[in-house]
Amino acid sequence: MDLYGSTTSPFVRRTRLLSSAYLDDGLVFHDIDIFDQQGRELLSQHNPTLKVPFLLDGEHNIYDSRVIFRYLAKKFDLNELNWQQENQLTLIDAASDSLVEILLLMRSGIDPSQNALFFNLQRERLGKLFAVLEQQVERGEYNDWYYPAICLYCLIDWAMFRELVDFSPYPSMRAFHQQYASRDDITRTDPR
Ligand SMILES: N[C@@H](CCC(=O)N[C@@H](CS)C(=O)NCC(=O)O)C(=O)O
Repeated sequence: MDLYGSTTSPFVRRTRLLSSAYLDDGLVFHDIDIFDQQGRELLSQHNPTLKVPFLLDGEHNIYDSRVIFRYLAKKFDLNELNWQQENQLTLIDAASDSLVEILLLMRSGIDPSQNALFFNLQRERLGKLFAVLEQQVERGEYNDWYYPAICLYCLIDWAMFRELVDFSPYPSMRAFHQQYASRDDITRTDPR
């Protein structure tokens, strides 16, 4: 099984961490540059959304990290996510998507702190999402190192790495991050 993606993407790293924790490192990771010609050709060939990650397994070509998780869970008989966990993942994905868009706009020379509808909506969304995620972490909802916790870790660590979120108002998320920071697979997949 071959996983294609970038080392920096939080969506890619979650699948790599799942692989190290639950699949006996059964995925071969291919680091691609999604902005160079070769990377874009691969993307165009295998994932029409032009995003990473995507997974190749025999005749299967699976894209979107959430669907890749479902595919791997079925193939390796991992626990399915319950509805609460699905909702957690929706929150984590919404925050990750919003921050990825903001980063791309910043790289396009656009100031995300401006008072404009798109940015105001993202700020409101991110404020809400991080407040709810903080409460969930505080309640112990991410105590098991399974897919939702892995995805949350990838979001927090990536947002710190890109300096996109001030985590000072979120002590539970900081403690959660600290708790796992020295795991071997986490240091091995650190994008810094
Ligand atoms: N819903 C997708 C999101 C993937 C995603 O946004 N990947 C980013 C990298 S972090 C990407 O490829 N962005 C390229 C672009 O937006 O053009 C998933 O879960 O796999």
